[in-house]
Amino acid sequence: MTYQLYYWTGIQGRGEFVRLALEDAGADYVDVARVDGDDAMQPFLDGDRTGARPFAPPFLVSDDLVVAQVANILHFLGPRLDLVPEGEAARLQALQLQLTIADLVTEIHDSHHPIASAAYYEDQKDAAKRRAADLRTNRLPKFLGYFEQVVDRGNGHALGAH
Ligand SMILES: N[C@@H](CCC(=O)N[C@@H](CS)C(=O)NCC(=O)O)C(=O)O
Repeated sequence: MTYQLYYWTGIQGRGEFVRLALEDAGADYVDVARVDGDDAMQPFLDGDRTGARPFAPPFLVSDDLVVAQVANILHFLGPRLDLVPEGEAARLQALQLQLTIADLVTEIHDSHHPIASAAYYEDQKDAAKRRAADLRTNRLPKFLGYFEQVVDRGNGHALGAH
């Protein structure tokens, strides 16, 4: 089984979360855009391919399945690559943690693009400065404190309670 990962070639971004899982498990996969170019993603994004239409990269193709959203992709890959413990509770907790990481990633992204995602950072620097100050002071400590407590409660492992 060869998985096909689709993600932008020009940025590390969210595709890296999927690459890390695939690499850690030694899975057989192709990083399609790195081979065929970013245009290879367009038929999927335009809805011209069978399977669920992704809103944005990254997405993963596995036989007839098209799976998008980082947390959803990892929820799909985790059991298949033996990266999560058995059982509903552990798998739901892994998904819950990944969704919380996704929230953090969005907040970090938005601190550089507080007005508009499509606008350059240089064009929204003043708002970015205020947003980044709040991120540093309030949001990062709250997220990181949460993750530290989760790992502590699991005796050093995020899913250690299972
Ligand atoms: N929640 C989605 C976010 C996907 C996303 O924002 N992808 C970015 C690249 S990291 C993108 O290409 N966005 C295009 C857009 O939102 O129009 C996920 O976790 O996969």
